[in-house]
Amino acid sequence: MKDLREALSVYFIMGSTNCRKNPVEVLKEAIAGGITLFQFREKGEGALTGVEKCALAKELQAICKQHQIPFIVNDDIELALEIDADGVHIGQEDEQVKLVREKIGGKLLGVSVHSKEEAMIALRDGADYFGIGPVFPTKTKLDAKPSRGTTLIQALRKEGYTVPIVGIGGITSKNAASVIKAGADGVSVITAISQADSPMDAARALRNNVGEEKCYE
Ligand code: TZP
Ligand code: MG
Repeated sequence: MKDLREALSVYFIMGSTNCRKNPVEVLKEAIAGGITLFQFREKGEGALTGVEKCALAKELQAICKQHQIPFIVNDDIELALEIDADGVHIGQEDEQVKLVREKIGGKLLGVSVHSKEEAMIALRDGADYFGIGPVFPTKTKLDAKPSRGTTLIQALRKEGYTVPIVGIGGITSKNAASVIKAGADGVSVITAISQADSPMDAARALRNNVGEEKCYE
């Protein structure tokens, strides 16, 4: 991967349950609109499992490969290793950062953090980037913590953390610039792209707004 901060700019996350139409089409459109990173997150009611999950992962991974978009797997370390994904993203309820780092070697490792303490431990144990949120209210993650705006992002930057950070939760093209302004390198979105009438236009709007804000940094 060329530059991680650049790759994190417009980070699209999705699984089959997030889409109104075929996830393959949604991903193709999102790539055409300018997403810079993709995470396969197959979760929730009706989510695929086993061979079906693996088959969809491979199909989406192939599309990402064609377009040089890094492909990250949420939670499922074994799947990531099996299909040789570019990385994994884990939360605090998943396996320990240290153990995951051992398992995946040099692959990209993203960790969701919600406090300065979690941030300190994740960085110490091998995280490459942080996901921080929910920044805004979200309906996508049912067990999400209350939204807290960009307070933690700003606090970590103030303390001198230079680790790449993406904001997540309720982010749209309208509020994305504020997340970058607070110190994030990019925005992670599910609904804003996966549920849009035009995932391509939605991705493009995010890319433009994030790109413009990053220029001014
Ligand atoms: N973690 C914190 S909020 C969230 C996750 C996975 C869901 C983000 O989805 P959306 O639809 O972009 O609000
Ligand atoms: Mg998780």
